[in-house]
Order: sequence, then structure tokens, then C-alpha cells
Amino acid sequence: MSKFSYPAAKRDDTVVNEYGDQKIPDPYQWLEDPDSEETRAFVDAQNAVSRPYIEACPVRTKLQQRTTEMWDYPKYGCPSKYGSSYYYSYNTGLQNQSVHYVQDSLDSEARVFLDPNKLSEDGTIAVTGRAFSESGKYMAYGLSESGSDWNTIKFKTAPSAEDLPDVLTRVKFSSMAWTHDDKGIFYNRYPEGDGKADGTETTSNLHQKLYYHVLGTSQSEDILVAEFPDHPQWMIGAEVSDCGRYLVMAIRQGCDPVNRLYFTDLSLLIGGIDGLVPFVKVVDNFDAEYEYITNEESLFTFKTNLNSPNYKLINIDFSNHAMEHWVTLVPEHEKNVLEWAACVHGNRLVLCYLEDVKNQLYVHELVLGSQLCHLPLEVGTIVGYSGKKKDDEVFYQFMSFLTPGIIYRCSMYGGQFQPKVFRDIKVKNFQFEEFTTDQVFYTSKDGTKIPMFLVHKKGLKMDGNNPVMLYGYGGFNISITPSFSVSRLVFLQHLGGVYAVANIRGGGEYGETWHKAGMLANKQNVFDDFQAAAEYLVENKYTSHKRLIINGGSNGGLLVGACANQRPELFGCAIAQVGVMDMLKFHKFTIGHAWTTDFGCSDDPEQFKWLIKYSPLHNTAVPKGDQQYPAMLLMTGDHDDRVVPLHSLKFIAELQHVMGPVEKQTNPLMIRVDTKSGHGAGKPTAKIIEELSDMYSFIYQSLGLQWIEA
Ligand code: X99
Repeated sequence: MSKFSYPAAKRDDTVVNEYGDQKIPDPYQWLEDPDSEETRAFVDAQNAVSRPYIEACPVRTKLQQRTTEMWDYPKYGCPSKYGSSYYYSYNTGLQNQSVHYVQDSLDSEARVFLDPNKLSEDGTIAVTGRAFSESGKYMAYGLSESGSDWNTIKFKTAPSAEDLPDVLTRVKFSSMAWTHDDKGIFYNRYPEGDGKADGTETTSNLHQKLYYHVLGTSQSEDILVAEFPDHPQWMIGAEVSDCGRYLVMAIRQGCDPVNRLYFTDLSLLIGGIDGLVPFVKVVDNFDAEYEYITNEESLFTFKTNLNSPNYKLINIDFSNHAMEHWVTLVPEHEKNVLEWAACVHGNRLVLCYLEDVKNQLYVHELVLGSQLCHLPLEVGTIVGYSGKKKDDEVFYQFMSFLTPGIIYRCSMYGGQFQPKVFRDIKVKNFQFEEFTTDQVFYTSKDGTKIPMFLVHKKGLKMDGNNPVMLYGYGGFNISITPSFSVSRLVFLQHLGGVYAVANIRGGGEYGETWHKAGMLANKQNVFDDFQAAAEYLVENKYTSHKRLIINGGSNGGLLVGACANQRPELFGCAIAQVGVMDMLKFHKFTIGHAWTTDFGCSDDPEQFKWLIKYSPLHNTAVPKGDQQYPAMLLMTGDHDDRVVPLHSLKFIAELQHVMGPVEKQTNPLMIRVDTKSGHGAGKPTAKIIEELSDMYSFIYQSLGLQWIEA
């Protein structure tokens, strides 16, 4: 027996699922029902094991106090202009949700426009998105409760901030696009289902439709504008063109960066928007992605990865849209990835590139595409941008591991662009100059060079004894770029830690090529890259295996689960947040079907073979010799309807079943299940700090760390 006693969980050996001729037992299938008495009891019993272990950490209070103290700094977003007013978000420091402010000019006094903290006692209602009408007279905004992906859309007058009675429900993964007459918005919703839809359900999200809501009417009168009943997985992204004349639709059926491209000329709708709209199909396949940037009359500019994995800008004339007439505006860069583009000042483009995992900004000219200038940046990430075609200036926010945020303001007049610091966000009581960020390139199993960031105190002893937190994601074309986190600084300062980010394959760090090298049949590359990072950190004396912590969330939770199974001896501690753990069934729950683009699907016999090889739930086994599993903490929340909690519940049940009776397993295998908590977006500050304090307490306890005052 391990030194921990885990809750007894019923193992139902009669449940066996068939995949072709393969029979796969699913003894914890009963945990797929989030509402059953048994599941609730299981969750309570698991928390009753993990809570005391975490709370026994002698420095839990210190961790929480220091994190809270450092978190308490003013946080600003970039201001953006709608009508003649400016809007920005601001958090005094520890407010659960940032408050939206309005001001008449950038120098005048700011008034509260929308304070989400007033919407709930505990900060669990968050604003998830907003869209101002063309004139700036109205704002539509999405609200989410307890971290769920479900949204309620509400409306306010602007800048006067009066609440309007309109309420739109059953909204998820939605567009919010106003017609330029200010009359209403296009948005997406799902059909009325049988059961609840509060984020605790697991039912599949299918048959999303596009509607038009006329301000001042009831949702029941909303006009169905587009639907694809033969394609239940399709999702209809809608935008209204900068000129207001066209509705541009980007249709997706999964998470791959590809979409169909349809448009409607709204000026040709004789009766206005009164039913399903006719559309012109510019692209009617899922071969590439087309992201609307701007248009001049019928000449449209899109960002695309068509035959260009690092992305480029092209022009398509909607009056003559056959592919042979398409023209390249800004060609693909051979190495750097074009992440986004925005039109500003009528005829300028701001382009943001990713260059070896660092952002750089450039200004180009719209008509010819030629580069006008480079807006230099340090090693870091652009985390915010504002500046529309009708604006004459832009704001952008820079962040890095050791920079909480600098907002720059840059006028687009003339040919000289001189960004000025608009706000420099400061954190008190931390000696930033004592720390450093490096980027190294290590070699993975197959010889591929992988970039990795390393952040630590200058002059740290490389005696192979530092606790190192290695973070990764590895999927869905998502790049993990430098970001700021105070809890990480607490780890560096008071636990003598090193923070490492491995930019493993599957992400978008080197464009669609990097993504494809880590998906579908290539998914093992992602795990190999992460394990090679661990080996690099030990070989180069940053740490030892016993003091190496791995961490990841969502697809990165899968990464942590798979790596702990494959190479348990490499890690001392593994923290998997909101992870996908059942690779045979993920597609059956909520939006899981959209992930088959990266993972494949167990219904396909060939793809089943990929998935069964690494699915965390199906690959737990007693490690060889005297090896054991690292200390493992799984984390999930009862309202996570992105990656439903059953993944983590079934995985912990299986881990405890396999390793609980094994003597050599002295490391804990635990789960923390939060309530009124989801996949991560919109989480209130108080909950974030609680969670981080628990996470670092678990690390402290399981690795036997020391607190360093200083
Ligand atoms: C999603 O599942 C995104 C879900 N989603 C859409 C949206 O499919 O949020 C969509 C269509 C249109 C508008 C908005 C949305 N994602 C996003 C993946 C990774 C991602 C995810 O959350 F691609 F970044 N996962 C959880 C993948 C595995 C674990």
C-alpha cells in the first residue's frame, strides 16, 4: 500500500466498449454522469484527500500572502475608440473582474461603464466579449457564469451606460457583428436541448446557427440567417465588413486553421434581413484559412495559410472571385509567422509576426503591401491591440516574463512612426533586475531543434538541485509566448525555482508546419519534445529528475498525463490542469468533436490505433523496477464544459486503482475539483490565487522544498 489511502471507487468490469474488433473496458464510465449521487460522492471523497494534504503545507499561507501582495498592482487594457469616446479595462489590483471605463478624451476623467463585480458576490460572472455598434451608440456584451462557455448577450447604450432589456441566451462560440445601421447584431446560438445548459452538462454542441437580433425585439423574433442542417459540426463565424455592405462568413468544422468563405451583399437584400440570406461561395472547402482583414469596395484583403504555412495576405475581388484572380499582397515570410494583421488610418496595415517565439510589429501600406516601418520590441508578446480602419492611431500592449505590461501609443499620421509609452505597468516590491530570461534551442529525439525559454534568478547555482517548473501545451496551432505571472515570480524568488517553457511541436510557433508535425499520427512528437526538454534540463544541471515539475492545461493536461505514463522516472511532480485524458471518448462531450482535427477519432480504425497508444486513461501501468509515478495533481472544475471534468475523474480513479496498492508509490496521486469554476476564462482573481496557492503548496509538499525569505 502507498502511504496515502484513496477513496474506494466502484470498478464496473462489465462495461466494455467496442472499437471495430477491439474491446476496451471502461470501468469508470459511471463517472461520466456529473449529476449522479455516486459521482458527487466520489468528488467529495477525492477533495477530502487532497485538501488536507495541500493545507498541511507549512508555507501555504505565506505563498498566498506573497502572491496576493504582488498581484495587487493596477492592470490596464489598451483604450479603444467607439463613437467619440474611449473605453478601456482597469483592475485596481485584486478586483475579481476588471472594470470597463469610458472617457470623453484620453485626458479626461474616466467613468465606470460596466462593472462585472456588481453582477455577483463572488466574481464568478465574467464579461467574455463585447461589440460596439458602428456609431458607438450601443454595446453588446457576453456574460458567462462560473467559467462556462455558455454566454448570455446583453446590451447597453453608450457612452451613457444604460441597460437595455434585450437578453440573448443559448449562445456559445458566438460572433457579435452589428449591421452598420446600428439596428441589430448577428450572433450564434444552439438549438433548445432536452436537459440543462449551465456548463455542468456534457451533451454535444451541434447544429450551431446564425441569427440576427433586432435591438428592442424579443429573442423569439430573431431571424435565422444561416444554418447547415446536413453539417451538424459546422460553426458560422460572421463579420460585417469595414464598409458595412457585406456579411462575411467563415465556416469551420473543427479547430484546424481552415474555413469555408461565403459572403452576402447586404445592400441587395430587398426586404432587409428577413430570413435565410443567399450567399456567394468564394471558398467551398476546408483547405486553408481565410481571415478577413479589410476591404476597399469589392477588393478584399485576407490573411491566409493557402500554400503558405507561415501565412500571407492576399487580395480577392468579390466581383471576380475565382481563385486564378487572387493576388498576393504581403508574401509569406520564409521563417517568421504572420500572427495577425489590422487595418488602420484608412490605408495602413499593422502586422504582427512571431519570430523565434517573440513578437515583432511592422507597418505596411494597404494598396501595395509594401513595408513602411518596424516598431521594435524587446523579447516578449503583444497581448493587446486597438486601432481600427477609421482610427488614426494605435495602442498595443507588450508583456514578457519580467514585464507586467507596457502600453504604447503610436500615431499613424505621416511617414514617421514614433511609438510613445502610454502606460508602464509596475509591480512593487520585486527586484526585477535580479532575474533573467534566456532562450535556448535543445535537440529532440528525432533531431528537431526546439526553442525553450528559461527564467530564473541571475547567478543561480547550476548544481542540479533547483526546482524547475517545465510548462508546455503542444497542440492546436497555439503558440506559448512570454507572459507575466506573479505566482511564477514567487516560485522563482521564494522557492529558488526556474521556470521553463518548451515550445514543442503541435503549437504555432513555426506556423502550420510546426502544428502539423505534432498532430494526428505525429502526436507522439509532442510528448518526445517535452521529455527531451526534461532531459536537457537535467543534463545541463538546472535540476534533477526528482525536482522537476511538469505542468500544462487542457491539451497541455493531456501532455502531462501522457508524459507521466510514458516516462514516470523523468519527473518529480506532474500537475495536469483541465486535461483531456480519455482519448477514446473526448469527441462525445460538448465541443470535443471539434478536436478531432488535432487528435483524430476512435471511430476510425486507423486513428484508434494512434489514440490507444497514448491516451492517459488507457496507459497507466506500474513503472519498472523501483520507479514510481511522480507526485500527481489533477485539477478540474465543475463548470468546465470545454474539457468536461470526467476526463480527470476517470484518470485519477484509474491511477489510484493501479498505483494505490503499490508499496513503492510513495508520491501522492490526487485531484482537486473546484466548484463554480470552468476551463479558465473569466476566473475571478480570488479563485485564481486560491488555485495557484494550492498548486504551489502541493509542489512544496511533494518535493520537500524550502522557503527562501529575501
Ligand atoms: C476549442 O475547443 C475552441 C472551441 N471553439 C470553437 C471556440 O470551436 O471557442 C469555436 C468556433 C468559433 C468561435 C469560437 C470557438 N479549442 C480552442 C481547443 C483548443 C483551441 C480546446 O479548447 F483550438 F485553442 N481544446 C481543449 C482542445 C483540446 C482541449
